[in-house]
Amino acid sequence: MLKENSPLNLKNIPDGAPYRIAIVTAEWNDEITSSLRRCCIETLLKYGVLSSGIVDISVPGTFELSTVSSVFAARKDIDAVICLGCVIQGETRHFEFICNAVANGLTSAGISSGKPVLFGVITADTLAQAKARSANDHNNKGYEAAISALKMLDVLK
Ligand code: DLZ
Repeated sequence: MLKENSPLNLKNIPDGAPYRIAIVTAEWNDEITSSLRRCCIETLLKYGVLSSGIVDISVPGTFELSTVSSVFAARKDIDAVICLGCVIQGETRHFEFICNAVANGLTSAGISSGKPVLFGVITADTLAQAKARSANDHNNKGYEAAISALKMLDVLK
């Protein structure tokens, strides 16, 4: 059971039953991203998405989310794509390259498909921050992305 503490407006969350949603999860920082994925799936099911309406895909790292989300967003049988990843600041410049690339890539995938493409990517300075944003509560980015996907599907229907 998730603890109640969210910056999201949790009133009138749309029913997810009609929709088919792809979840694309980066395997890098798997301890964190598997928690995002679990929470995202639990939330979609809670709000009515059928288990047959969830398409579960893994990619090696957050950088790969852009390409895969754009391919799935273009598919007629997919209504929305939720992207989950975790980038932690290290001593290399990978952090900035990956964060900028994925933010731009997911924005492009959403604009070119006209479908919701959700940014469920943690960009953290430390592992402790990443753990806090993937905990079993309403700050979990997988939870936020699932609720936002349902709201966006309703906006764009
Ligand atoms: C290479 C890399 C690094 C340094 N850090 C992360 C990270 O913190 N989080 C993440 O999801 N992926 C990371 N990657 C891997 C890239 O996303 C990508 O998978 C590789 O550069 C191959 O394209």
